[in-house]
Amino acid sequence: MKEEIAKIGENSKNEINSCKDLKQLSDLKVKYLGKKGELTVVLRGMGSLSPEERPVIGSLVNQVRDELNELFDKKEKELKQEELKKRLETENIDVTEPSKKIELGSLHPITQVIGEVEEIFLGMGYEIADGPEVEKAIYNFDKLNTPPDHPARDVQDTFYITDDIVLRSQTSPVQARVMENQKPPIKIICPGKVYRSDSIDATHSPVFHQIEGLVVDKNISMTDLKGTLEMFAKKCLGEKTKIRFRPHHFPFTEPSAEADVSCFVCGGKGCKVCKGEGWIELLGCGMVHPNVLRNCGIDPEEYSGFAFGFGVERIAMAKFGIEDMRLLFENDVRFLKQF
Ligand code: 2U9
Repeated sequence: MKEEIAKIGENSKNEINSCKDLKQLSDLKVKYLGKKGELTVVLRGMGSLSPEERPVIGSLVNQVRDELNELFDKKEKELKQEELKKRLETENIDVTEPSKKIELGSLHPITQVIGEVEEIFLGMGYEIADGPEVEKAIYNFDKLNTPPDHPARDVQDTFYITDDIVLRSQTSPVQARVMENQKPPIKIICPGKVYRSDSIDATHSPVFHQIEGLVVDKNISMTDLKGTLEMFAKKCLGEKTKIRFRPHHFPFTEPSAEADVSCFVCGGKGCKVCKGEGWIELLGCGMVHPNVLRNCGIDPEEYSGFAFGFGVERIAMAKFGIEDMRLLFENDVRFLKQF
């Protein structure tokens, strides 16, 4: 058996020495030291030896195995070194070549405006709420005091999924859901996509973005609405911005108003952006209609609230001087790069 072990040792050493690559080396390791390897088989056959022979043969096998392991490691290092050398010689990498330029994207103007408005209202203690774009008609209309015969509910104006499921035409249903689930005080803004059955032109799109806000608490009055929106206008469009309110009508607010801001391009003198008016229409607003509060489980005798809403595209167009809304949806990077 001693001779057999010595022969295995000698053969394997020769084979390792003449080994040419890592794959061959790893096969050799399996051949001699693997589970069914030649040396392992000898070790397994030791059961048939006499008790005197066993420790002698055992230590011989261990000695050869240690030698082989050492030799395998040494050869592996050598072969790896050789392969690296070969690669460096054959692969010519010009490290002075400029690397591929990674194009940096930018935030879409709509995303920028939504982000700015969110920051302003978060700073005033508001929370941001969202909800489904495919909405029950009852939340989109009925609870918001918009009865079945209202023109906004016409198939000409709203996309219907079924008779009572629509693509939301405003983000107000999110607020109705919050009112149902949360006790006042409520201070939220709801940014998101809304859908209306409009033809596409320079100022209309069947999909656009809105931000609506809602405050409900005890003793909320029109002065809270005016102060909040004035503060918002100044923070969003510049501290010199003035705001004015004109009476209006919305089914979900009473009284209702529209608010204009002094033109942030010409300061009120009249220019192309404000079409010579000196004022730009900013948003719609009003005190939440008692019916809406009641429909959403809030007692209008105990609580009152104000709400407002505006289209993000209109603000982005005025802010960035964009004349055609379609540019915002075409996603041409040459256009988007400018903002
Ligand atoms: C609840 C109650 C009342 C949200 C409001 C407006 C006025 C408004 C339009 C501006 C242009 C939408 O983007 S637009 O087409 N919105 O004028 N929105 S008050 O009133 C609410 C909201 C939720 C529960």
